[in-house]
Amino acid sequence: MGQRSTIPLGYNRAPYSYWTGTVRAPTPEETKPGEASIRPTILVTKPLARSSLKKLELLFDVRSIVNAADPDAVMAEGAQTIRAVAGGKVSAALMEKLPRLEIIANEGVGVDTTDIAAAKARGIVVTNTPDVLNVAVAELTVGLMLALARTLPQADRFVRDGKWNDGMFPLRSQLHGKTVGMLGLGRIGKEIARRLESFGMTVVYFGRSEQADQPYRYFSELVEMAKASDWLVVIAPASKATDGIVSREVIEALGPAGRLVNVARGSLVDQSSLIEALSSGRLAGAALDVFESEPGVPAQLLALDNVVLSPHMGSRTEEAREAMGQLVIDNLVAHFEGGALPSRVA
Ligand code: 8YV
Repeated sequence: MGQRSTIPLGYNRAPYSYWTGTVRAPTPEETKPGEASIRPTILVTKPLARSSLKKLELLFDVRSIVNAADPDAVMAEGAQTIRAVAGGKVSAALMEKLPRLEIIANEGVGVDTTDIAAAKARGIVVTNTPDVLNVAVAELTVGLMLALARTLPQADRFVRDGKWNDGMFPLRSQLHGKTVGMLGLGRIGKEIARRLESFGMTVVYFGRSEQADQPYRYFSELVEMAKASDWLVVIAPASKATDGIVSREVIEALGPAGRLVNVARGSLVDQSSLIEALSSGRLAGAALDVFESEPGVPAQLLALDNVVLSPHMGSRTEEAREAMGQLVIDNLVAHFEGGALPSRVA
């Protein structure tokens, strides 16, 4: 259990050409005796980029529960052979069903949908896909902020509904000159901060600890930072420590002119306090890409005009998803070839 195979599978050797993306299976002449039969079985648990899936299918014996009519049947059939999961969302119960599981290659930087403690207890390796999605998430964040500040969804509707003939669209506010408090200044947070700086915003941040090499002011108290900020951008990992961290008190501190952006996880924000504050004018607005129980979005949020909503799409660009899929493959290949894992988290 959890034991790593170091049998050289030849993934990096022609004819696999795995690196160039022109992967093909070896012909019998190209296959060394015994090699063809050792393609590990992997289970795909989340929709992956088509190009990644194609490569996986040439490198591995792929089972998938994505859109499967009967996921349990897929699991039952592969239970004794599945050695890896590509995708994520692996509960302890799912691990139980896979006695030969060695590695979970999570597609996504956040590994909160997988039971890391259960994986560790079983000696199952967990990897993620950091960095390659930073730009995509940062661009969406800026887009959401502009959409909220200038009420772009409403402006679009205004034109479509022919209201422009009756008068001009109301004046809105700009980002320039405002202070943005970053809840989290990790890899993605820094990409967001850099972009917002170029908009003329003052960036400040709250996190576990001060980062001496960062030019921004650090707050050790989130409430204090919220008081000093016009915008609060939430981009920290979901964990026990960050659960509900954007509390009623933090929302109140942001105040009636304040705006909240969440591109991290719904669990970080006290959603009912947020809805109350938005409904009563104690918070000016919110732009939300993530929610408490996705894809469920409370009707009260849907009814509010001072929110911009998006369907957890921070990393949903062609470029990011292709790179994320590639990193999933890189981790799996490294694991089965006995090489160094590019991005191991557990
Ligand atoms: C994905 C994410 O949307 O990387 C993350 O943590 O939230 C996003 O990239 C998520 O993994 C769901 O597929």
